[in-house]
Amino acid sequence: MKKSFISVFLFLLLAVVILLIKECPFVKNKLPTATKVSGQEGNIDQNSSTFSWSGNDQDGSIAKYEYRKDGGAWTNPALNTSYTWNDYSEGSHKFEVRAQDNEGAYSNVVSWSFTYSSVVGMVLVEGGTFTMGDTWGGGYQDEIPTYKVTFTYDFYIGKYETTFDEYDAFCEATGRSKPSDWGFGRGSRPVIEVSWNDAIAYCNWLSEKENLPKAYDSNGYLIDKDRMITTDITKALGYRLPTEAEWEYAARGGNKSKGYKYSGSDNVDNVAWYKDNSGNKTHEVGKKAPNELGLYDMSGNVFEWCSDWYGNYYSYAQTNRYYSLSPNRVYRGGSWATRAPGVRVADRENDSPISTGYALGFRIARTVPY
Ligand SMILES: [Ca+2]
Ligand SMILES: [Ca+2]
Ligand SMILES: [Ca+2]
Repeated sequence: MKKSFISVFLFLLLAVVILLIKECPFVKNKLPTATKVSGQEGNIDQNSSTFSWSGNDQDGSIAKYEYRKDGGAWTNPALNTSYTWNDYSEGSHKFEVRAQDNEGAYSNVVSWSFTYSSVVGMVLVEGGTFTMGDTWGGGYQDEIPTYKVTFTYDFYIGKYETTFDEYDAFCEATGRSKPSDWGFGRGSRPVIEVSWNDAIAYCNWLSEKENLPKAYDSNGYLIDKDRMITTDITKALGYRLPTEAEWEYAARGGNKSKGYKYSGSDNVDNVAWYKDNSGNKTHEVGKKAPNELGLYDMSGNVFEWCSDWYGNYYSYAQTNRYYSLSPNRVYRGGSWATRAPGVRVADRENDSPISTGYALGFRIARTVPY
């Protein structure tokens, strides 16, 4: 009886000792760690990116680092701590790195996410589906009913509103008179006092300069590469204004949307120059926080002309929406002169294509060819 009690006790003691040894911090292998050092993220227009990292193993050494691109196979069993990736396509990409220690254990994974656009100054917006209109409630009558819009194509959109510097260069090159700045200043402030017709003339001039087919004919109709009138936005390959649907999709952050009411935030002051904070003038582009896609001033600063006409919303789903039956063109996003409800991403305005205003400018867009 006494003997068996002692053997059970010894057995338990042995089990506790083994457990203690296994859990002992001096015996258990510590996992290595990987840390980001540098590398671009977000929207980039460089066709090559270098990522660098460091690693540490408290109780041993790093045996190798491995990386992978876009979720592919882990590769590179080596000790180098940087990599230059230069064969990525346009669109979203992910670069990941992990370390392995001398015991064969892996570290955490560090990752860089970026979206590459080959057009300098423009952000690539990947196609997708979203719900257009006042999805929050409390908006204006022309923002409902909401409906689904699908884009079967990708497009580029200006990171910033078109500036006076850019537009004045067009005026100098073509002998047009420069629009008034109302004393707010020119330079990198958004251009104002431009009609829809002026805005598309600028777009056609840019296309000509870059040997792209023009997107508009002399009457303002959208045209394809063979100069045939079209309402199929995927066929217009030159510089143009964004369609109203493209504008709202981009303002909402495209496929990276976090569902904000203003472009990039639910706090209007973070992202927009509007009536309450503008000091009653335009501001240099890009001074407020960008939205999910890296676009600036989609809410506020200046209203932005869109390519298509203003029309009622209907509840049925649409693909590559381009509205072409109305006397007025759309403009979007509110301005320095607008109160907060007017800089919501769902807000809509419209005017004749020959109208101009001290709070009305534009930004450019381009279809990515299939
Ligand atoms: Ca270790
Ligand atoms: Ca704006
Ligand atoms: Ca409105």
